[in-house]
Amino acid sequence: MRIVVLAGGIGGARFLRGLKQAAPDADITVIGNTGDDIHLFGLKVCPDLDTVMYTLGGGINEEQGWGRADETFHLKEELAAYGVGPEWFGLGDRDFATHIVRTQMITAGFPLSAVTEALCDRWKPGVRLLPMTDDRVETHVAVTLPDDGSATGPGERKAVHFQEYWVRLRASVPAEAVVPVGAEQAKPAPGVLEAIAEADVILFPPSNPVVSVGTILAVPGIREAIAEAGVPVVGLSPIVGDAPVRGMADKVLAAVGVESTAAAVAEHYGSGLLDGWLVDTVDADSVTRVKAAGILCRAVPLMMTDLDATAQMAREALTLAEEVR
Ligand code: GDP
Ligand code: FO1
Ligand code: CA
Repeated sequence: MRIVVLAGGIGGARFLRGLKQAAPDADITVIGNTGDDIHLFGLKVCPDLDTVMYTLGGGINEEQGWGRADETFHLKEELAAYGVGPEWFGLGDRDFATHIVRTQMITAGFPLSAVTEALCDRWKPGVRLLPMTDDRVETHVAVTLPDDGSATGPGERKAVHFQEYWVRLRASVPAEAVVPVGAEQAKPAPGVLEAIAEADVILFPPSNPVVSVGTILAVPGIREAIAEAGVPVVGLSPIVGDAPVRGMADKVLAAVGVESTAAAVAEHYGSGLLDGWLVDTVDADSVTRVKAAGILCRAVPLMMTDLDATAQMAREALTLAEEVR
């Protein structure tokens, strides 16, 4: 069975671990979000690709969900001693090596897809990890910054990089717009459209619908290829009990006018894209609303508390896919 998964970072990576256990013989292609990518200290950092690679490859910091296990921050401290930041983004020493190798290969002319393949030669994630595009796409968030006495004037509206919004500002101000800058001109990376066309099933893990799955779908051709693939497309809700399980997805959902409920996210994807949708058992009363939108729906436990629970979620998604086929 050929499975294609559109993944962000932590939610996508943890789900993939369960999917690998549930379908050990499946051929899994992951289309990873690169809209979170950021250039720091002259290096290209790809948080969501790395989160998937480290999680499936056994190198992730399990508690944090991002970055490396057994990490130290000497390099960051030395840079800070020179007054070189940003201080708000925690790049560790082990993690830095990944960004150095990636940047070196990109500077030598390799596309991000080839670089990702090379990095995965070390981590052996057990899936084929493809960036959504080899082109530069960076999600920016329009905000109105509060007057904090800095050079930034009161009430100044500006666009900040997604990482600045998420990590520095902790989504503490409303996201007025979320823009995947460069997406319109981006082309799907080699293998992306082919994998979608050859898939037996396409899954949306419980990833952020706006800045993870939404950004991947913003690359021209990807949404169309999924809609035209003619295979079941099944998603799992990242919203449980009207709130994100983790993170601040509600802030970016508000920016696109979508309420933070499992049903609203399903409607946002729409029956043109989604055939099936899993909501958590606490949201069982929303099944009727999702079905009314033309999407097959079932309520099952959706908390990725451990590997077995996550594998069971993956099995439920594959079972729902069989039913819509
Ligand atoms: P990010 O790039 O690290 O933010 O990760 P993703 O976009 O892949 O996933 C983020 C989403 O995962 C968040 O909106 C969370 O609500 C969701 N999430 C995290 N853990 C769980 C879980 O155990 N169950 C469900 N249903 N969603 C989860
Ligand atoms: N998330 C944080 O909340 N704080 C950090 O300092 C931070 C550093 C970081 C470094 C490398 C990396 O791959 C990911 C990192 N993340 C950090 C996570 C990540 O940037 C975001 O949580 C996701 O992109 C949100 O979707
Ligand atoms: Ca992300």
